[in-house]
Amino acid sequence: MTVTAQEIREVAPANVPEDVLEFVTRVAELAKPEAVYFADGSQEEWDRLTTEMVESGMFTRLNEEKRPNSFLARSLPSDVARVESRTFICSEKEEDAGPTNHWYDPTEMKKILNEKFDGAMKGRTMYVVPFSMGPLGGPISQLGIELTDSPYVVCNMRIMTRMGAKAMDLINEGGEWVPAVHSVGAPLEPGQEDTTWPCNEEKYITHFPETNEIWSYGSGYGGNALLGKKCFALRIASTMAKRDGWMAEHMLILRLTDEKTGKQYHVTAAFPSACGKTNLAMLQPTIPGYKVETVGDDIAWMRPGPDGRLYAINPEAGFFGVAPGTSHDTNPMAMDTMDRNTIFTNVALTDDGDVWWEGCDMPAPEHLIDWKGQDWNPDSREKAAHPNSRFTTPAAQCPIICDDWEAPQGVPIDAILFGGRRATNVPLVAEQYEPAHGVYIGASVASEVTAAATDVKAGSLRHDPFAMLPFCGYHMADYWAHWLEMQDKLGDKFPKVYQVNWFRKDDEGNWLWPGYGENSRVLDWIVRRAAGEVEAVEGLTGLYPKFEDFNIEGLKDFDEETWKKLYTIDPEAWDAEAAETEEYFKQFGDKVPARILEQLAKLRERINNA
Ligand code: GTP
Ligand code: SPV
Ligand code: MN
Repeated sequence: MTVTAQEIREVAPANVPEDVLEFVTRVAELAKPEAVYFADGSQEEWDRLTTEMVESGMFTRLNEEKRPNSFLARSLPSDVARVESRTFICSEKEEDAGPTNHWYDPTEMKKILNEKFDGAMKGRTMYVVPFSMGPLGGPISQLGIELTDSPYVVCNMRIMTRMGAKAMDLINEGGEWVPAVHSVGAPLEPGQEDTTWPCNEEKYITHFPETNEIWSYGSGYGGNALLGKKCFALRIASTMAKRDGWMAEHMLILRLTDEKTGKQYHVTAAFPSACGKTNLAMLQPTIPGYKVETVGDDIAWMRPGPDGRLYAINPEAGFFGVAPGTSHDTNPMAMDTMDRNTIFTNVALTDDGDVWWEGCDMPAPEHLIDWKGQDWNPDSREKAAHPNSRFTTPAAQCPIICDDWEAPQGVPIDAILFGGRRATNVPLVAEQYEPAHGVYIGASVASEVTAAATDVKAGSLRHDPFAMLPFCGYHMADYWAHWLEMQDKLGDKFPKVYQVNWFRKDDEGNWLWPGYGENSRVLDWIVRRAAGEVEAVEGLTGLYPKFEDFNIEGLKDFDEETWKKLYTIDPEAWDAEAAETEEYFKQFGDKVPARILEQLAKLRERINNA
């Protein structure tokens, strides 16, 4: 039983334009769903879909009193994170994807996809999900339509994007839109019973940057399946941004207010996956006199404004955040945000119908159902929640969401931070020497691998330039050149770049820096630098704070001794690091901008003089 073109027209709301109908019909003829449903984004629709998923076993409804309108989903153990080895950039020329992406010939990939999608949605409903990345109708915002056979995806997209009838209205009014097709790749034969997490062992997460298309097959996990997020807002958008003179970045956006003067600063920060963006975005300053408000926690789209400054919007409407490690101590604002209307994926379930994960406030209860659906007790060897378990929650619920988080023009950016997990070498904070050095800092980001992708070895150090390694839709060295171009265009209005590292450890493996709310001390130094209040010392990797300028008031067990450990810069280790970076750059051949190589030479010079 496959839906017909006639039936699609009959169920389509009046605001669906002809080109969308053609797209829907074409994909339906290929994937052969049983029915087509146009999502309107309403509460009634959410209630119906979540109830259906509870009935099918895909969702567990959480305790209504403790966590209203919230649900738990458990994925298959093979579908818990992004799969970088199955993520493809299908540009006409291999050179345009660059050595850090998996390239595939677009015609060949279309052939594969035509086979994979043939009948892929049999026995399922194909949902038509119109959405806007960025505020509806905003000048920086963009529209898309995701076709998916997963109701889990529909409900997540309703939280993560402005999804529904209003987005379709804008498309109907002639707005351009990005077509995105998603299937879990698990067709149902007549009478065949569904599983609670349908997916396919074989996955294809594919992007066609020249035609702005996205096709994703085989996975139900966030970054692989919520196509507005990494696929559109970073991989496709980064190629659009290069073409049209703007920037799509893996960055949080926050507003810092100096309460004494009332002056506002806006900061963006790029850290690799699971390295602290959500936490910094919702920071509760431990030093008095500052207020932080959240604009975004994962993606920033930035454009030069009429005054020549760089303005950023958060294209998303929700947070898809890492659960483990999130507590009232570390990130109280995230905890308050997710107290209702939230979808949890792969966390543990308590006996009273609430959620639990490692590093939350509560000690491990006597009994849990773990993320695999098994009984768990504190003696169990395995983790109760998957290390990459996540919450999907509306940004509007964040108690410190910035008044201007939906400002269509964005907020003007004062400083850009780059960081990663570095147990050694990298000091707490360093300022760029000059703009090209800022780009070098971004290009040389390396970080210990986390659980956010399934197929890279956790713990090992890997390069992740600009925290964009898995998300840049084109040649990484061309992306660096684009950054230099944007800097040239904006001149001294382009924000200064800072390298930060919250993750340095001592010889015993203890954190040297307490992190979280204490990171406000680093922000304090950065804005006092911007205000010209403090000087800096010339260091090997950048400009460092003077110890006496750095606010450590009230910081427990922290003295100049610890500071010195955070700023131990071993020239030999840096010599090795420079050599390693040079080796890494080689794969990009002569595309590496000369100015970046010049920065490497300057670093070498500083090492030799140290
Ligand atoms: P993605 O959503 O994957 O892009 O990740 P993210 O960059 O938003 O990471 P997130 O803020 O969720 O942090 C991931 C993990 O790092 C959590 O377990 C946090 O508790 C931990 N973390 C965040 N900030 C700090 C910090 O300042 N210090 C330490 N030690 N850990 C931190
Ligand atoms: C990341 O991995 O950087 C995430 C989660 O933010 S995902 O949306 O899956 O990419
Ligand atoms: Mn991310």
